[in-house]
Amino acid sequence: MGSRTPLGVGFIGAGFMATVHSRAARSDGAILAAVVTSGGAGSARVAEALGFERSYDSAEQLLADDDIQVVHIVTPNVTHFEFALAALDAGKHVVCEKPLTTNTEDARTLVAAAAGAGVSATVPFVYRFHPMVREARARVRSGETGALLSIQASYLQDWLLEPSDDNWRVDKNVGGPSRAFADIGSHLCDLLEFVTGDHIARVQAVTKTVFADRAMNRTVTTEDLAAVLLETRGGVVGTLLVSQVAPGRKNRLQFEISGAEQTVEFNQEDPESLWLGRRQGSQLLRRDLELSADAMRLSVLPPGHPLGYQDAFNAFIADSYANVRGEPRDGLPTFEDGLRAVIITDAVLESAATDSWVVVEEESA
Ligand code: SOE
Repeated sequence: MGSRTPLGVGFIGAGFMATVHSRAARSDGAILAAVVTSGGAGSARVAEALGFERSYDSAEQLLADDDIQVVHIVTPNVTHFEFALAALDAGKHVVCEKPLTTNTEDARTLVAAAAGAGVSATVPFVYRFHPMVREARARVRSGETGALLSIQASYLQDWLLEPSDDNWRVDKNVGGPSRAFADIGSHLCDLLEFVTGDHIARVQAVTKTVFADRAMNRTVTTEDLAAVLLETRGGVVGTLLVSQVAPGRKNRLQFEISGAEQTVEFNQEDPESLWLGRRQGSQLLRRDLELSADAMRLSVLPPGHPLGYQDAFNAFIADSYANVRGEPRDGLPTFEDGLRAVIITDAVLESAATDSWVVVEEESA
């Protein structure tokens, strides 16, 4: 494929994430070729609203479109598997929302199918694309923080705080067996493993469903919050709190990684800085001109011109498309990372169900 031939992209699904994906695709110069959603006339409406050239009545039609090289899957969780597999079978490159699947067996099948098809297959763990996350990673990996000792991390939202708040994710038949953890805890674990290079080895979890039913009278079959005690392979101990019922917290992903020399703290609602805690001389490091090469690569605006969520998303899509073009970039989250998140989520659910420590298995290559 020519180095900057615009890629043709097709979307399966609509909603908030389709809007975010479409902005990112456009910002990388892709041609928004076609979209299909679940409801008949809905496809045409979404095509018009998001600026797609055409819409289809079925995913099969979209996958048969030769102008489409990359398929974005932004549908409810339980459908990711069938759409991703069909897209891979059609020889398309795939960007699939997380959780990649709602069980590990399906995720393994997708990882194998992507490898077999020899295409790019990525999952939007987009918080990896904040320059200051790359800076945290560079510092932790360089040994500047010292031997790692502990992790304190949380991901808190409040959009499901009231029983009148509802969403397809509350129903396990649509969202899968885990909600809060699969939806946002997965981001948190991905980020911690990405920054430290260490893997979560075992977890002890408690999950809680605050409301037994919500606005649309569904039986709520997924957790509103999860508290997790963890230990990594490297012997680091940590705690995670994941909640979608934390008043005032909108999208607060925060981690604090402490080594023997330094603590590194990041908060995605204030993504232009890192707090570097020291016994003496703690420092708030703002995004500036002297950062690691990896952080500088993603600093697409000069310091003082704040970068945020959509910028991180755009960077993820830009790197996914570069991968499609055969130009791999460091730190791109792939289906393997999607599988890893599903494995951790399963371990959290099993731990909560059995009230015991559960080992998080490593996937053999
Ligand atoms: C809703 O919880 C949501 O949109 C997640 O699905 C995204 O992954 C996260 O980035 C923001 O919150």
